[in-house]
Amino acid sequence: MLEAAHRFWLQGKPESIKPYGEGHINQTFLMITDVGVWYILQKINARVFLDIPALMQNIDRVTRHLARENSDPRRVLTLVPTTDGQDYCVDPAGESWRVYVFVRDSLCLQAPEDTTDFFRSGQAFGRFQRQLADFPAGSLHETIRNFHNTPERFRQLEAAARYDTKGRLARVKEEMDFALARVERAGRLQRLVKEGRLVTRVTHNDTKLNNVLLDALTREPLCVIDLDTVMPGLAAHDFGDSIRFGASTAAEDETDLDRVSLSIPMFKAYAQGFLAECGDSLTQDELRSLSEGAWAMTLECGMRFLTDYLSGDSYYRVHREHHNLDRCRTQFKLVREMEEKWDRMEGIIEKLSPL
Ligand code: ADP
Ligand code: GN1
Ligand code: MG
Repeated sequence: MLEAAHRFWLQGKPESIKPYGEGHINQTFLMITDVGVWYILQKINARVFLDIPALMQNIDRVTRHLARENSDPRRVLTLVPTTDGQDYCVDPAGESWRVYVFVRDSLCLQAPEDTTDFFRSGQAFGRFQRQLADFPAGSLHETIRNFHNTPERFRQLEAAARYDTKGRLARVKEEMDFALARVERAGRLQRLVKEGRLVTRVTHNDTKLNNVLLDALTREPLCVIDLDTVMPGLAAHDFGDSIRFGASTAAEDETDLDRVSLSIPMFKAYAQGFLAECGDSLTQDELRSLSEGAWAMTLECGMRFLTDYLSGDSYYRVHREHHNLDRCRTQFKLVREMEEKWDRMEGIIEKLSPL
């Protein structure tokens, strides 16, 4: 790790490197140099990202585009080059590493403390989408194929259940039935794309609250991070993934499902922030698809956790034996909540829609 760190153009020499953050995919470290400058050092997950040069090219292009609109370095994620001018390096073991400027005096929340925090997260992701509206979406690489293709995620779940490599299928019958009962509806957004009613744009595709940094003092939105999955996608997916994580009343891996529900005030706050920033640029069909996006992203995420559970926890980092199953269960509980609170969700979007 230290060897990789030395390959970057740093102010000072790396003095301490410690694991940092709560992401499920990459290995992230806080690196502090002997002159007191902070960096994020990351080992990119090569099992998840099969074409790292393409992924880094996307990030380089997108961050440069955003930097043209924001001169403040705390407002755009900034890659630190290697001493030979590359944006990442490969160590002797074949692992890929990159370094970002650390956004100082920022907050990365695992749950919103109040509706204002979540409103601001909505502003950050809405602004991100607006600022990339003139970026040619088709020129970005697809870093994970079929990432938010929900019907394809069903096929992956069914395959994992068929192989049942860990002998876990017997204990997830209820969860399998829950997912399979929703196959038809889960294809709705993809059908609208096929019919030409929904457009693809440059989207983030992983809009969890902990992928946005707020100013530690003012709590204003600063910077959207974790750009590995920026690629063409649907506005509904970006809206929806934020809701499934931040509008839940409990953590993603809560084991007491009585504590998990959908907070309507949080839903409303996020929608307000998001639509205030990018609502004008969305079509009527896109606005109407936002609640569906929340439902679909939550179901899809639950199915992805279940698939990983059945396949032996090889995708998401886990910290206990049935961690992925616990995560799946919170998502399915939220799906049920959304089905029950559907009219209220739709009513909020309708009221806030600029059209
Ligand atoms: P993962 O793909 O594993 O989620 P992230 O890129 O989201 O990785 O990084 C993990 C965590 O590291 C974030 O949730 C955040 O706490 C922190 N982080 C990442 N980049 C920065 C940055 N530039 N400045 C400050 N903190 C950061
Ligand atoms: C992963 O990387 P992280 O922790 O921000 C995952 C998302 C899931 C999320 C569930 C590349 O996000 O798609 O929704 O976990 N990222 C990838 O918490 O698969
Ligand atoms: Mg992350």
